[in-house]
Amino acid sequence: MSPLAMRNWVPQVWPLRPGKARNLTLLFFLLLLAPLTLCAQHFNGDKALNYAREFVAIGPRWPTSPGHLKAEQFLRDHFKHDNVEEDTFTANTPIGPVAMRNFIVRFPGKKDGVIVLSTHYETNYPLRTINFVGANDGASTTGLLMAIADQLRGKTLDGYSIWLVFFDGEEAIQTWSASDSTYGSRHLAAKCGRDGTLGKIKAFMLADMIGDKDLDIERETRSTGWLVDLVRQAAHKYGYDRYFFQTEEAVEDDHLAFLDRGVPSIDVIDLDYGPNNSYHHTAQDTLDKVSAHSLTIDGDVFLETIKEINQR
Ligand code: 1BN
Ligand code: ZN
Repeated sequence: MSPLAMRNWVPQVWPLRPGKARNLTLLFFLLLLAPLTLCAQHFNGDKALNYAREFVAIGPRWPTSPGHLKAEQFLRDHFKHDNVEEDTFTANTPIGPVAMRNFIVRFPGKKDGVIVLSTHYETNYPLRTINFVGANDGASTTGLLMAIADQLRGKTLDGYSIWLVFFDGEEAIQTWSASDSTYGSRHLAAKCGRDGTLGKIKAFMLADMIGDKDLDIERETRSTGWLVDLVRQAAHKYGYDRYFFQTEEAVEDDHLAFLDRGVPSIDVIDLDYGPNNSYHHTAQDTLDKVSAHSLTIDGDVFLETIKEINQR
């Protein structure tokens, strides 16, 4: 072979021409790597579950309890390098004035506007007598938002700013009613109305009780139609259709104060917890009833919905 021919020589994979062989090799590696890249795209539900485990380990965290102070400190410590607002207020409750505190963690975006993703973090006051830890009811979605924060920090987001909001006082102090429940969200919605930030909120999403191993998220009937459709679309993209909106129900929850003020809002909630709902608001609401898989589904769907809202 002449030196010139040597330079242009390409190993032959008989009977293919060199270009085709190269293309096939490339295709082979792409096929090999494709499942890896698909896996890498999933949200880390294990991480969310581990955060929930740490939060549950604090013990019951009903307003006025030592556990509530520890829960506040836990959130404060965890978000100490982030932009956190502690929104403190005194709630008028059936047992008198109660000190409460919402946490708002802000991640700035390039677009003018805000997407709120929220949960409540405290436990039910009347259930203080049964050592209720709210592994699903409060802790699972607190862990979920903490793990979502891990995906958001360290960069300016391409889309709208994201506020992760941890509400206090969602639960009734005595008996659930419009005035004895959702203290934190009613306080924050009123404050945002006064300071003008309410008009910046493009979408408000609430996550409640969706760490449940047996995940079946209701379509909350008052939630905003287009936002429900985007969540449904996001779930479909991941093949999660069976976990979403097979049943529908009206639920009073932390989204209502924002919805009633004209903010597009959704409550992503699973109110079917355990056989005949037997784990809801009972001592059975423990971490063994929560799964990393459900939290992966939640994280995938919320992050995908955020992408869709940004493209809207
Ligand atoms: C969710 C978790 N809720 C309380 N803890 C809200 C709720 C309202 C649940 C009405 C059931 C009925
Ligand atoms: Zn509850």
